[in-house]
Amino acid sequence: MLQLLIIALGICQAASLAISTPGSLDEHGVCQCSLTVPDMTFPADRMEILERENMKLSASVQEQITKIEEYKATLTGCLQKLTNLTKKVEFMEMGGISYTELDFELLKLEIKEMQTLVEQLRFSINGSSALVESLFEEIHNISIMVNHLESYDKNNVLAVRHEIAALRKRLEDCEKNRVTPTQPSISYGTCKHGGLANISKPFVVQLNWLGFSYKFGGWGKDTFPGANQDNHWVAPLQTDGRIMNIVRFYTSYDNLLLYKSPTDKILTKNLPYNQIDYTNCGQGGGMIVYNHTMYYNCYNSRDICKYSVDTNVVERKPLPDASFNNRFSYASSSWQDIDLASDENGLWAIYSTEQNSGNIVISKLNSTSLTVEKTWSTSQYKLGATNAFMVCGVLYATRTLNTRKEEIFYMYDTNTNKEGQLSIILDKMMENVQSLAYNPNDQKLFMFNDAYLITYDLVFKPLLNQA
Ligand SMILES: *[C@@H]1O[C@H](CO)[C@@H](O)[C@H](O)[C@H]1NC(C)=O
Ligand SMILES: *[C@@H]1O[C@H](CO)[C@@H](O)[C@H](O)[C@H]1NC(C)=O
Ligand SMILES: *[C@@H]1O[C@H](CO)[C@@H](O)[C@H](O)[C@H]1NC(C)=O
Ligand SMILES: *[C@@H]1O[C@H](CO)[C@@H](O)[C@H](O)[C@H]1NC(C)=O
Ligand SMILES: *[C@@H]1O[C@H](CO)[C@@H](O)[C@H](O)[C@H]1NC(C)=O
Ligand SMILES: CC(=O)N[C@H]1CO[C@H](CO)[C@@H](O)[C@@H]1O
Ligand SMILES: [Ca+2]
Repeated sequence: MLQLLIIALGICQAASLAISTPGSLDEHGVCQCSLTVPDMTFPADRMEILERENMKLSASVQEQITKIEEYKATLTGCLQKLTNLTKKVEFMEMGGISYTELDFELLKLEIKEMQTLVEQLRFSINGSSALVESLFEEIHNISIMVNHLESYDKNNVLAVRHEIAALRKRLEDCEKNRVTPTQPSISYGTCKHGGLANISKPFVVQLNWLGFSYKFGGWGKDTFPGANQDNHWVAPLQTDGRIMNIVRFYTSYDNLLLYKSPTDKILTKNLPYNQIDYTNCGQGGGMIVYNHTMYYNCYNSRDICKYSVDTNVVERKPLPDASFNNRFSYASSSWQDIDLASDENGLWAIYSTEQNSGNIVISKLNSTSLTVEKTWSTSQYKLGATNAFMVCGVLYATRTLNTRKEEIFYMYDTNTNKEGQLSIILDKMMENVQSLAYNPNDQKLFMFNDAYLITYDLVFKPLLNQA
């Protein structure tokens, strides 16, 4: 008689695997063995991400409708199906149907919708391949997630994967057979534009590797112009929203999506008598990686820390007059008195001082010596903003409009010393923005949004007075 001890492991985290222990004979000569399996319920967190993907896809479907009039009827039906699908998943998430009953028919349906859409695009779009490419990319990203779901339901997901593979193959053929169309001219890393014009819909990359409870933190890529863009880092803070003691690095985007082959950097030191040294830890979600180096506000101080990812050496220097220890953080995240930023022009600190009455102060930093090169005082109260980032020497600050929308509402141009108001609305996936940083290498914003990792594409105005 084989006895199985099934142990539920609570909420299923991403990388759990079944663990079996070697069997043994009991006194009656019966073989005993125990098996620990992960929670058999449906992986709700992954499904949630997929659902958000759905929403994003239905948004892009909407765009197509206006562009391709002749396919309007079909596309509307397609969109309705996707919306219905989303509703179904929502219903299930609310507990309407237990996850174990969830059939992967849903996924199949979803992939089919995309297949139909992309096929139509294939025939109708002759000029702009960017759209097809972006859809292709999104399907690829979804397929990676489905890959991950494979461990939960092999047969069904395998079928979905076949469909995706077929779809991708057709897309590739389609791309090959087409004459190369004009590519949109994007010059990453330059400032040949007239400032921020708009922002894309959010793209949910994944849940941070520590899970839902780790709502605070930061993530991104190396923001040094020309840095290797395969590397990604994720730094959830401890659940108190204050201490950063561990940073995880992935060497590729796919590894990030699959939580695969990470390298962890630990900033705490263990001392005798179970004491822990937090000196080199970070404080708040204002960290940034620039030139193989992580820059952050050092724990319990006004210092800026400079952690070499290659050598693990930490250097530090006080940021003169900077308020710290939660004196002037941001509206929706505590302990982020000092927010580091980088753009096409280099490294910046966004913080506040008593002298400037808690209003935002911007300093350009020397990334080698950590000394302040120049400082600008703004008239925007720091706690009146939810976060800020720099693009081409211009500070942009955000504030909350409601649980679903955030607004880029304030700017300060260090090139002209002028400040101004603007209104660019960002959709949010979750309520609170814990960090927001710009990467000049792909002109994306990276957001830590209540434990989720989100990106946005920035849209710039054309340069004025340019032929
Ligand atoms: C979507 O749902 C509505 C109402 O539940 C239904 O009438 C409609 O037929 C569905 N559409 C598709 C394409 O399944
Ligand atoms: C695509 O371009 C080819 C030639 O460039 C043209 O014959 C064809 O009609 C175009 N298709 C559509 C759907 O516009
Ligand atoms: C800005 O982008 C959003 C989302 O992509 C879009 O809905 C909106 O129409 C855009 N606004 C302008 C002024 O282009
Ligand atoms: C980037 O890193 C290299 C190697 O550590 C260093 O020599 C260089 O000065 C750094 N550049 C900046 C702008 O920090
Ligand atoms: C930054 O500091 C280093 C070391 O003090 C110095 O050599 C370098 O010239 C400085 N860079 C700038 C742009 O001032
Ligand atoms: C929207 C989108 O396509 N997101 C990502 C999909 O995956 C690639 C890398 O494989 C990323 O570069 C995209 O940003
Ligand atoms: Ca920021």
